Amino acid sequence: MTSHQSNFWNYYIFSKDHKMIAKQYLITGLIMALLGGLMAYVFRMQLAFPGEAVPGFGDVDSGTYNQLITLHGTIMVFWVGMPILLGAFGNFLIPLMIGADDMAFPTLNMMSYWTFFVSTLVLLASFFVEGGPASSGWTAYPPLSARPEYSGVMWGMNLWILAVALEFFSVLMGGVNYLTTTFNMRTKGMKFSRMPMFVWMQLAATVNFMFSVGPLIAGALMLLLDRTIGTSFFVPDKGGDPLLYQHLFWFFGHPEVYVLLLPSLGIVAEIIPTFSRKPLFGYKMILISTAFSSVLAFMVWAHHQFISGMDPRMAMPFGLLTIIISVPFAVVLFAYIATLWKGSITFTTPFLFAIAMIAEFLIGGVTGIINGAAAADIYVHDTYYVVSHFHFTLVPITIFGMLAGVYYWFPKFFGRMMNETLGKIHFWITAITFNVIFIPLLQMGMGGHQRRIPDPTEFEYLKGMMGMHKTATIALIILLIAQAFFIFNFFYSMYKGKKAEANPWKSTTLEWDAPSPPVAHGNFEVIPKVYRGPYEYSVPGCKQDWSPQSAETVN
Ligand SMILES: [Cu+2]
Repeated sequence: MTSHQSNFWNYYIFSKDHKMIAKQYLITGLIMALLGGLMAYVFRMQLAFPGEAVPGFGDVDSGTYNQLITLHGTIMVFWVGMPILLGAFGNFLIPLMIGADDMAFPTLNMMSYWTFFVSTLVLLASFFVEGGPASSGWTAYPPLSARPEYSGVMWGMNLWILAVALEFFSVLMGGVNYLTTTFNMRTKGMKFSRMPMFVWMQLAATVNFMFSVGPLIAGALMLLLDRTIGTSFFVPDKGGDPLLYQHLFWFFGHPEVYVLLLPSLGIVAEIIPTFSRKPLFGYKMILISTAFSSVLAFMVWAHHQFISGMDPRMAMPFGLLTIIISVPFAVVLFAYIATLWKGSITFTTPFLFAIAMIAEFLIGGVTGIINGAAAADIYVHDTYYVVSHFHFTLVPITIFGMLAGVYYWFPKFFGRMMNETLGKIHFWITAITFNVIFIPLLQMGMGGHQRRIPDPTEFEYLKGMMGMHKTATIALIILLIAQAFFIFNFFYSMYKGKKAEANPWKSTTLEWDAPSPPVAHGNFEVIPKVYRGPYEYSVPGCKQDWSPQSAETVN
């Protein structure tokens, strides 16, 4: 082997190997997920037992409360969802799935991770500056975010903007690699029509991100100027327009949901066929639906702003387009359910998480229809109903989708199997407690409980809801403790798990053609040639070719 492999720094730290970079993203993302979860513990304890010190943290005043919810949202979306769903899985799987030996630009790939790493440090540094971290919500709405005197947070907010900018820069660098690699480095026979759904979904997510991020960068820059040199783009008392920021933010913010959703749907699209022993149903239809929803994603943003003070006549077109955009996703979910239909199913841990992703996301989609229809949204706007709705979308997408992917590809990542019993215990506790947290929140929102109230007992009409606050908080604590099963399983299996064969799940995509783990540089022992699509095989019962789509297995 070449000398650069034996060198610790080049192999583990400044690695240009897409698999090592994927692991770096995965570990960083998982650590941030733990941090985001612990923040939820602190503010949920404050909500359930206001006025009492939170064990392990201390008193939570209203400023701290705002900072905690801001950083919880920021971290879970930008430092967990994106690095894991795109950074870890995209990096690891795109080259393997298309039969390439690495990304097109390995050095750029390394720079992408290290830019992300610096962004993480900048975000964490904001906890230690005077005034503490940002406190204006993960959307950073002005005027609160535009003027330090409104929130008492000066450097925390500036560092937040810088950290998010660096993180976006890192995702853009990764995206350049994803697009170039997919277009130019597919192996012989890997036509676009034979590409695994996961790779398509990564592409779609990357394109959605690239097209949506520009206006937000402009908005963030204006926000930074408002804060630092006294411009007033968004400050109303100096003639600025806070609504402008909302438009710039949500033009990005809505497609951003798909930047997370699509990779997660891609993960599920690989897991469901494998464990139901059936081809993915409606490959082309899923692609058409994804393209359709990606275009529509840029035309629905103002459904986040129905009562922001924008022209109320805008509610009609944005509401209508929002209802329309639910159709392509319904098509995709139906395609997945049709894949399951009459399959011979094995309920492994990755499969359970994949199914839970679909089922819970469906609740997110259905509750969203009420938010999408302006007349109904006015009633639940800014309540816990909205909080619950977007957790019913984002937790299945980022957490369940990610866990499904980790359990499924762990043998390929680390060459060993995870423990199934621990996995199932982890799954059931996580899935049940998740619903026990967010169903009460849905109900509280319907009852008119507004968001962003650090102490609900200050309001007479909220006192009757304290029982539900306590239920949700206790469920969250159980959920967090249950993650110990995962963490233990993850690290134990990495060293002591059962050794994995190349294709332990009997799967049909190309990454299973490489050894587990793949060869350090080059992935495959023999570069595979492809002779069919991953979902082109016959139904169960027939003589079945359950091998990757490579040419060696041609009869
Ligand atoms: Cu939206």
